[in-house]
Amino acid sequence: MPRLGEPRIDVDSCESTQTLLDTSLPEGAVVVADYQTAGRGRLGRTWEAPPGTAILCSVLLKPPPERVVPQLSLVAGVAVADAIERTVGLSVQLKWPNDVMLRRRKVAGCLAEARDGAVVLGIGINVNQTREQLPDGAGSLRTLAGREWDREALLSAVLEDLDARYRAWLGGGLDAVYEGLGPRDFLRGRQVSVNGTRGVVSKIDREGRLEIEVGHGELVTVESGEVRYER
Ligand code: BT5
Repeated sequence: MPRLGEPRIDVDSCESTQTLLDTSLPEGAVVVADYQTAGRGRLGRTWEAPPGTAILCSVLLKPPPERVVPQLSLVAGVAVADAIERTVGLSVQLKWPNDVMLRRRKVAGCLAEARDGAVVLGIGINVNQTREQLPDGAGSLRTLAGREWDREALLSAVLEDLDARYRAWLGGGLDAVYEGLGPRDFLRGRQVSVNGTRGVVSKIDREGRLEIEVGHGELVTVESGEVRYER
């Protein structure tokens, strides 16, 4: 497999980088946009960033068909956390299933979508937005770490870390990247409600599911869903 990040397609503007990768391209192909007019989140939500402020990219992956696609959002989260920590020097948490958190604010989101037997892995990182340019609850590296950052250098770090973490995951599953995930678990110990299940998060398990203690030591495992948590 070639290094992730090659070939690279750069565009000034597009609807969403998620739709620009033809699955006939080689694994590792990446598209990078300066601006998206219809950036996508999960569950029909949008992802918004003014031109020239954020990292907006999608990577084409071709894991074996039996692999669990949503785990790739977590693998990407680990890589983004590694890269931000290396660059900025602040510790980063991961909020299941796909949010990257810095100082309790969402600074990045990952989106793994299966398409034609491949996976398009989208990553959006808020880098140089000002507070006024961010939605409620969000932060950027600029608002949280006090200065502007070089987007190109951070993107290189993300692709390098993603390359290493993805190869590890291909070889050994989520277990092989778990040391980058478990200790960064933002929800652990928090009171949450997910799909009607309420309780205290015990952990992200080694399959990438959220394990919740619902009382008297009874554990419920959630595969996907929207988490509400108490601050
Ligand atoms: C995600 O969705 O967190 C996945 C976001 C993936 C975005 C990338 S950008 C490159 C690639 N191309 C795309 O079209 N998408 C991917 P979700 O968990 O649904 O979070 C969406 C929610 O985050 C929104 O409803 C807002 O509340 C919030 N949000 C929107 N824009 C944001 C931003 N720039 N930063 C932080 N939160 C944002």
